[in-house]
Amino acid sequence: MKIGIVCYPTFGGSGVVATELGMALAQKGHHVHFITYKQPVRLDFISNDIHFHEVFVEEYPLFQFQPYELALSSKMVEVVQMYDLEILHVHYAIPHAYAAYMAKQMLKEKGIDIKVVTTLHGTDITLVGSHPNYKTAVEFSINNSDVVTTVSESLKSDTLRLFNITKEIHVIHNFIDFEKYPEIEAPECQRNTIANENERIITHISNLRPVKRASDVMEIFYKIQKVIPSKLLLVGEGPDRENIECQAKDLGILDKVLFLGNSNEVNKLLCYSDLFLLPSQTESFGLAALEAMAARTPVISTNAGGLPEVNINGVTGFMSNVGDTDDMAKNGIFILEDSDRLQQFKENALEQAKRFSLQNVLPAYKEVYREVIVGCC
Ligand code: GMT
Repeated sequence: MKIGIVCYPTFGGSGVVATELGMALAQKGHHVHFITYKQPVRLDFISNDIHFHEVFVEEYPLFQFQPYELALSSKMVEVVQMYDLEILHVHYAIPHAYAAYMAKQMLKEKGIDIKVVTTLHGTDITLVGSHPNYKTAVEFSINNSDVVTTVSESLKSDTLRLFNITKEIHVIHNFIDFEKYPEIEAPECQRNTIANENERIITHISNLRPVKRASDVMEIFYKIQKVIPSKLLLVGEGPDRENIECQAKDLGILDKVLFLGNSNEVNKLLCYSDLFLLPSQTESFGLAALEAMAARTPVISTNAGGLPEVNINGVTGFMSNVGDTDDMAKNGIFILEDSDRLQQFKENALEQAKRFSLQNVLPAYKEVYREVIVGCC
């Protein structure tokens, strides 16, 4: 198949899923064309089946805002024609599904029937997409896609609740490529470079936006480290970084927190981890939790959105209500205080993550592509 993938090329989950999907498809011999404003950060695989097309927006004094959707839909039309693409798979509705609709109409004028698959990821529905400023256009572009998928049952329900949707929605969960996860005893995973022998290592990975409640991460860690000697690895950059750095200083724990910045090797960083914290306000799926579990790390999360589809309470970690940092810290201590118990939670986390392996999930996307091309179901 010849597939164009449109995504955000940055460290957010939707870009990661889109890039991993594209690389996996190319490995299976499909022709994949990434169309976006920058090379996706997770694109670490070179092959003659992977192409990248940059969407460039010229500066012009009249524009207060650069018309990215226009440039994107023009680029989609150009690439579809040049490489005879069969499908445009757009990740994150705003503005990608809208731009794809425009491209589809322009191509129709030229006698080309390009199929548009839209994957909804989370905040494009729950936080941003349903805002009155965008709702009409988002609803229109979802209903005018050929196929719509969401990354969890929870996001499907949110989409149906928040919009007037006339299309069937397929749920295809996020996935993990286990080949990218080092063995437990990998030589590069030297815990003693980060923590002392008696210390546990706790991790949080996110883009540090308010929805991630990074200050809850700091509070939970503060409460845990009073009982269990530990270090906190913070991976990612975002608007709350400065605040939580000050919070760590005020709490007197700055020397126990390592701010590691953005990384496209989270699989490797997670090999150090004993516990993962994800106290998000909302999370359509929680790819970061799944990545942690794939690296044998139990998860302390909220019970918001799609997290219960990933984290099994009392088995792979624990879930608490949003903001209940006492409960989250108590559960974290329960897991960390007993080495045998910790080991059991680690094994359970890995077992659960295996349900979301690339091998299990990729066929669902291929089936959607096949159906949309042959025009059945
Ligand atoms: O909002 C974000 O955290 C980034 C966003 C994205 O699309 O880049 O993440 C969403 O998509 C991920 C991949 O499908 C999901 O795993 C995240 O749960 C989801 N984030 C939220 O719903 C907050």
